[in-house]
Amino acid sequence: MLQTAQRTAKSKTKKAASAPSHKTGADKAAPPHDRFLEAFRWMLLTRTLEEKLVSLYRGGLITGGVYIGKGQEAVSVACGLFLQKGDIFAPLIRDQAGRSAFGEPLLDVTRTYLGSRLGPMRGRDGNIHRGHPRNNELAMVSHLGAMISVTVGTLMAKRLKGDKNFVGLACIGEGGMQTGSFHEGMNLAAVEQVPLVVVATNNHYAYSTPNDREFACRDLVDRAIGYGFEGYSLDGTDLGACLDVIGSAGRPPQLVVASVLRLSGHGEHDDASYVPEEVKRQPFARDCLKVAEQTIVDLNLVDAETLGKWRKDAIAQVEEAIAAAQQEPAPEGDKEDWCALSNRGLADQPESPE
Ligand SMILES: Cc1ncc(C[n+]2csc(CCOP(=O)(O)OP(=O)(O)O)c2C)c(N)n1
Ligand SMILES: [Mg+2]
Repeated sequence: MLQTAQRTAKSKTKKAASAPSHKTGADKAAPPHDRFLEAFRWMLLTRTLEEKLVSLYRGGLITGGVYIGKGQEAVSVACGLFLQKGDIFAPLIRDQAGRSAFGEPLLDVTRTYLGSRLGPMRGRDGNIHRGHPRNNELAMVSHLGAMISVTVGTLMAKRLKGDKNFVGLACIGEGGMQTGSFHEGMNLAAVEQVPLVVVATNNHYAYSTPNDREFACRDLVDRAIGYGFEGYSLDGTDLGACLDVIGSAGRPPQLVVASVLRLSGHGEHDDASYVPEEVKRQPFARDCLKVAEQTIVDLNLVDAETLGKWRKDAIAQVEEAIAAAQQEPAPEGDKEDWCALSNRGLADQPESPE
């Protein structure tokens, strides 16, 4: 519950960290109820956006895959809200809530999915690899586990340049935690003592593979001590707990493991019929958005009219961003400058060609 959310420190080697010293932003200073409501609105916007993207996909209006974060919005939004200007964010495919809360404009999302030439990927890429290097949102590498090393390298580079008071946050799924890249990245982060928070969302499946075919340890958070990280575990369906745990993480390196159920297929091409009904009845299968709304109602944080207004506002924002992107041009192969996006000038390029 909102008022009673507690961090659950699992690390046996280190005490729970106090609030990180770099936190100075207004949202951190806001009373917990205001933070909760702000987070709820980002979650609502994300759910509205992703439901709309799914319907466009089903209607054949989106090319490529659609991967949504239904059921994971509470964890993700806490990541985006925790980070401040100057911090580094490495989101993955289910982190739209975090991306939005971190500052990604809605139009960038709809432009990407609808293939607009004015979007961050200029209509050339699939739908999930966009980033905003100039705003410290790293572009995602698909290879599971790879983003940990990318984030560690980015943090080391900032340190070498003399930057101070920053933190990096990298998201990972429990499947990604089983890769060699993940282990290498975690080891390097601890050896280098970079200010990294790794937020692992255990949604109980990696595509169709369930937890018992992914790992054999009792609890993934127990690995923290082996890496040299502090470890925290978390009920990812409880927004108050997510804000509390993730909002308290800082340095030394921290591993937060959140438990949820993926409330969609791996992508919208997958009906997830392999998830047994019994799993769907587990406490971790609760819908974090519904749980958060119930908390708002129970604590009478806002009235029903306000909730209705927020819902309408989310729909209007999404409709506007979709309508705008739909009118924009697609890339034209013969006129495009097909330079590799990985060149060193990337960060200096304009976000869109016009
Ligand atoms: C090294 C590697 N192996 C396989 C894949 C294909 N793949 C993409 S997502 C995915 C499942 C990821 O599961 P998890 O890390 O639990 O994240 P979730 O999709 O559940 O959020 C797989 C197997 C990949 N991208 N990279
Ligand atoms: Mg998973």
